[in-house]
Amino acid sequence: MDEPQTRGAAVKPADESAGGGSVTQKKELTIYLDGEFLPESEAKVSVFDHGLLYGDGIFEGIRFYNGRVFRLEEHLDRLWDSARSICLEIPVSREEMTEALLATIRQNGLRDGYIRQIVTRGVGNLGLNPAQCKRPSIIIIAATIALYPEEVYRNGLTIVTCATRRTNAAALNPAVKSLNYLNNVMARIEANLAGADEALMLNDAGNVAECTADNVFIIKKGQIFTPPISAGALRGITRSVAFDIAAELGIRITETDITRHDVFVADECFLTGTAAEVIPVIKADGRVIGTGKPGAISTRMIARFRELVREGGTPIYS
Ligand code: PXG
Repeated sequence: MDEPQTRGAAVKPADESAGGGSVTQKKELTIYLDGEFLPESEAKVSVFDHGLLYGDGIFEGIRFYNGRVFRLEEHLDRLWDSARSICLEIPVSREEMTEALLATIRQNGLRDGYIRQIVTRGVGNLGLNPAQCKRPSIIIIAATIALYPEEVYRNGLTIVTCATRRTNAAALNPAVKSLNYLNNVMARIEANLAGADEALMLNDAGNVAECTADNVFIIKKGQIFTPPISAGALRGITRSVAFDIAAELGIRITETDITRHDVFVADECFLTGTAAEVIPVIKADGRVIGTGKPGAISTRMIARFRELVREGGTPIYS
């Protein structure tokens, strides 16, 4: 494979992370699919699933650390909210979903990793009407995650503003974590073409919405600012952890409209997301942010986040 031009966190099968430079045999993951545990080579959905045909479905990306699932209840709340918003009835109870999630991690013998939880509209016909779809499908994948290299947390990311605007809430509300991610994928392609690590997405009004899979925060004169959900940001779980940490550290945090100019003249900038965690940004559209090094507040946020993820969470193995 070609050397990737840009960096990023990526989900990968459990044993590819084995160190020592030796070539390891790829072990198949065990996947949860509609109540069954199957080897990944046998975990298949129909070509008539509307999740594939129309991106009609929802998902969550969840992390677990040290044998505990981080902020599971918040992820399940958001999954059920996404489902309600698109009139999709999740065919299991919340308790059954929780047990399926935990059991999938156990089946793969993991203590640290990433869960991709998907609910598709299910099998229908070639028309887009979801009324034809009899039963939603549930897929749960538990894997390890290749993190951004540690040096990125020390040195920061570069971002570029992309021409692709975040979808207007009246067209497709960005608060719904749907399987239709082409808007974000298009933005991500722009970042790749520009040789940047991430793309800054604006809304129709030209204000900052978010990055392709992360929420955006800036710091000016000791205070933190982030766009409100109404600006087109996903209600990120890591975003809410950043609010908790700021409160704990006594740092004022305000939801307000942010322009590109505000990002350029910020003292610091960081992103939050399940995959990226809390990660500093040091350059936007070629402008150096602050000193060009991750600032003091970002660094404290990252350190506290790393403590928090190991402290709490839903136990997997007890
Ligand atoms: N904005 C968008 C558009 C997202 O998709 C976030 C912000 C951050 O939210 P959380 O709740 O994660 O703090 C997301 C999260 C992926 C991937 O594979 C995407 C997300 C999460 C995990 C993996 O690109 N989206």
